[in-house]
Amino acid sequence: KEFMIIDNIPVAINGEKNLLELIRKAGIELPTFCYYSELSVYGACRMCMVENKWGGMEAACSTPPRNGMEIYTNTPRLRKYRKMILELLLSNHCGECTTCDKNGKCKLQELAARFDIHRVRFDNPKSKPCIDDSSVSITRDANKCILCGDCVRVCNEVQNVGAIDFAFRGSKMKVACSFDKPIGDSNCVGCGQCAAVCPTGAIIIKNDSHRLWKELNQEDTIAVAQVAPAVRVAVAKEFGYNGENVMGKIVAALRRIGFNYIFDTSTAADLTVMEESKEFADRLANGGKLPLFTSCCPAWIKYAENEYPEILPNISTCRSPMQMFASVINEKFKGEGKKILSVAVMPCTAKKGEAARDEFKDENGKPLVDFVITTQELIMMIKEAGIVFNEIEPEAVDMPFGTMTGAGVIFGVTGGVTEAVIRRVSTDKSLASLRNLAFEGVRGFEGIKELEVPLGDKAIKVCVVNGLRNVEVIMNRMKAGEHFDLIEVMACPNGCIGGAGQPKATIDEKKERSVNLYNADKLCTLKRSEENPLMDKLYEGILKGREHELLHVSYVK
Ligand code: HC0
Ligand code: SF4
Repeated sequence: KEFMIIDNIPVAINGEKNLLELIRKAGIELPTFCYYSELSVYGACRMCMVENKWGGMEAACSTPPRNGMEIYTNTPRLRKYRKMILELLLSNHCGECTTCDKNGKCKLQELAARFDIHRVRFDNPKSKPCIDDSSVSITRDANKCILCGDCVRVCNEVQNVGAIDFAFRGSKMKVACSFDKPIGDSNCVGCGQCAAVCPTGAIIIKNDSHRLWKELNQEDTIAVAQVAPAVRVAVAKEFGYNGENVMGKIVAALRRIGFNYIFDTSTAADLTVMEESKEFADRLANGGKLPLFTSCCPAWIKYAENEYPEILPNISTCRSPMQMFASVINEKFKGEGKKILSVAVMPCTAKKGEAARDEFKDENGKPLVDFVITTQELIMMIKEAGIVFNEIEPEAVDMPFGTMTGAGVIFGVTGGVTEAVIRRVSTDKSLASLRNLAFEGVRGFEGIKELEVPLGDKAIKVCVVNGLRNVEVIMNRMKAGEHFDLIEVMACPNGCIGGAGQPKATIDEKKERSVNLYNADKLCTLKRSEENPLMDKLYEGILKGREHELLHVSYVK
C-alpha cells in the first residue's frame, strides 16, 4: 500500500491525481484560486504551495503524490508566502467589496479574511472599477480580475467557444476578447459558465433585479412570473435545506415579492413537446431535414449561428418553453387594459439574451419577456424582501395555466427534453414502456448518449449532447456519414440544473438536483405532455389557427 506523510501524519494514496486532492481528502483545506477538478491544471495562483522535508516548495495542484513523500502544508514560510500573494493580488484589485455583486461569495475576500490580511502595503493602480457592460448575460470588471485563468479554461475546454483569452504581457496582461472587443461584440454565447467559476467579481451575472424591483407593485401593471424547471431544485441549499424541490415555497415568495400570477415553465414545456413532436413526425413522414435539433437552449442556438450556420434549417422551429409561455401570457392578459410585466425566473444567463432577441419582440418592439432573472437573483430578492424562506408555507401556481406533467418538469436535466418527446411520440403508451425508457440510456451525465427508439415499424436514432464541447464530436461524426434522427443539445454541462444562473454547486450537488427533478416527475400524476388537459384548451382557445405565429420562430436569416 502506498502512502505519504502530510504534516507528520501518514495518509494512504488511493489514485489521487495530485497532492492537492490528497491533502484535501486528509481534511486540510489548502487555499486555491485556479484549481477546478473539471478543468486542466494551470498552476498559476501558487496559493497551494507545500514545503517538502528539505525545504523545497511545490505547487500541490500540479505535483502527483509519490510513495514515501513527506510534505508540510502550513509552515511559517508558506504562511508568509500566501499572505504576500494575497497582498499583491489585493494591491492590483478594485476593492469595492461592500458594493460588489460578489460580496460574501468572493474567494479573494474569503481568503484575505482567512489569512488575516487587514492592510495592504502597496499602492493600488486599479482601485476603480473597469466595467464591460456590453453583454446582456454577464458583466465584466477587468480591475477585479486576478488572472487565475478559470474563465479562459472553462470557455475553451468545457464550452469550446474560446471567446476570451489572455492578452498582452507582463503587468499589462489581461483577459480579453479577440482584438480587445467588448464581450457583447464577440462570439460569446452568453452561457455564463465563466461567471460560474470566477473566484472574484471580475465576471458576474448581469444583475437585473434592481430594475425589476422598480416595476413591481404598480397599480397599472399585471406582474406575471414563470419559473423554469431547474430553479426549484437549486434554491433550498441557500436556505439551509438539502437540494429538495421547493417550487411551492418559490411560488409563495414570488407572491410576497409582488407578482399577481405565477406559472410553471413546465406547463409550456408540455406545449413545446406537443409542437416539437408534431414537427418531428412531419419531418419523418415527409422527408424533411433530419436530424431535428432541439431549439430550447439559447446558448446552443447562438453557438450554432456562430459555428454551424449550415445546420440552422435542422433546428426545430419551436420557440423555447419560456418564449412559448411568454406568447400565451401576452395573449391571455393583453385585453385587460393594464401593462403586462412578464418575468421569467431561469437557471440560465443566456435566457437574458434570448429574451432580448428581435424575434421575440411584439409589434411595438417590446420584448415578450420583460425580465429574465436567474435563480441567484431570485435568492437575492427573497433575502432583500426579508422573506423568511424556511417559514413560508408552500403555495400552488395559478389558474388558468396551472397544470403541468412530469414530462415538462424533467426538461431541466440533460436528456429530459428527449425523454419527454419520446414519451409523446412513442406508440407504446404502457406504464412499462414509460418506466423502461428511464433505463434505456436517456438519463445520466455522460457527454454523449445515444439510443434507438422503436417508432411504428422502424427505429429512430436519438442522441443527447450534454455541454457545448460535445457538439463538435457529433458534427464530425455526421460529416463522416453517420445519421441521427433527433439530437438534443443543452449548452451547460448536465443541462439547466447546471446553468450558470444557479448557485455554485459541486458535481454531487448537481446530481442531487437531477435526482430531485426525476422525483418531481414521479410525483406528477400525469407523465405525458398530451395528458395535460390544458393543451386541448389552449389549442381550442388562444392558439386556435395561430400556432405558427405564437409558438414558432426561424433562426435562418
Ligand atoms: Fe431550461 Fe427550458 S429546461 S431551457 O434548461 O426547454 O433555462 O430549467 O426553463 O425555456 O422548460 C432553462 C430549465 C427552461 C425553457 C423549459 C426548455
Ligand atoms: Fe465563454 Fe460562456 Fe463566458 Fe461567453 S459566457 S465568455 S461563451 S464561458
